[in-house]
Amino acid sequence: MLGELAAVKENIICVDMALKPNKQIVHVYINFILRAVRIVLLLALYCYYCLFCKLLDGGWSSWSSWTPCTNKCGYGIKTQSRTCTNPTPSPHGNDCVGNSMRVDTCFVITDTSKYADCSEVKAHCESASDGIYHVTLWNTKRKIQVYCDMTTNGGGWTVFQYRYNGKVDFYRNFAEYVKGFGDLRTEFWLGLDYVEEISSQYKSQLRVDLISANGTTAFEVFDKFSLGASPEYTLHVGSTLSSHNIGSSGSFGPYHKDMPFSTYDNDVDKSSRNCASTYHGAWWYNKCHYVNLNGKYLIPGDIDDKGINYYSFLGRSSLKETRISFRRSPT
Ligand SMILES: [Ca+2]
Repeated sequence: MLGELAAVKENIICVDMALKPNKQIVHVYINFILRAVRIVLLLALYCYYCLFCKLLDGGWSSWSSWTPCTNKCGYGIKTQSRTCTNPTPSPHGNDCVGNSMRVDTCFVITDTSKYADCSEVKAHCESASDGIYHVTLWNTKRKIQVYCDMTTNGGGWTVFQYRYNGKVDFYRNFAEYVKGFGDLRTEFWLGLDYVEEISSQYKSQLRVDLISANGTTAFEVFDKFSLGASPEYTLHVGSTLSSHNIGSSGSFGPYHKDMPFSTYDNDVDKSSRNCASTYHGAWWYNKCHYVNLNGKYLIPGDIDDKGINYYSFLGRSSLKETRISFRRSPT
């Protein structure tokens, strides 16, 4: 009995031994096939990727239209842009070559004649530069040209007197001082009639800029500036808002304010003399002057009451350059 059992067990072991190699072979085959399939799939995926994805380089879209010019009154900048979306590059494709933005200069000629003065031009054209502008006076609708200082202390100044070389004769009669004379490109007097109208629209500041023989500069700014009506064109000016190199003796404002405008043929000063004739000028003379900015253009530095004087700057020393301007007061 024991012998029979031993024989059966030996047979079972033999059968088991005979089956095991077959199972291993099957497993090896299956693994091989699975790996092969995986490799083929990866290869296929890689090839697909190479053929259809990697080669998808980026392309530029069309340029957008130009942006509006950055400056509304003169030279400015405009830009165009484009995007790398035509097509968008694949993750490993090449980006677009070149710039996504291009810049060009532009020039806009704005019709400033709809504005009434340099302050209004400046308000609408922030980057406007110094120069001559067409404006339309607010009340009479007269169209005139004015020289605008767009840079000094924020700009917006309508310049009504400028002298720097004596080429223009300022010893003129009343009618000429009313309508103006000279050349806006060089030396000029804008005209009492225009200054009166412009300064009567809004509260204004008055600014006087001065340069001496040796180049020393000075300025004085006053508030509450305006001119009275024709034919007096009385000077209205308030207190000094700011100044540079201006002393306290012989001040322009206190002495000359509330005076009418005198010329040699229109003596309305407070002196028994003819101040305009005596001091070779035209001004809001009192019992004559501390300031004589329309006086005779002498050699700068000459000491003479007939010269271009601004007493609280350099006494009786005649100046090299003067500029008088005004603008709307900040509200
Ligand atoms: Ca007099």
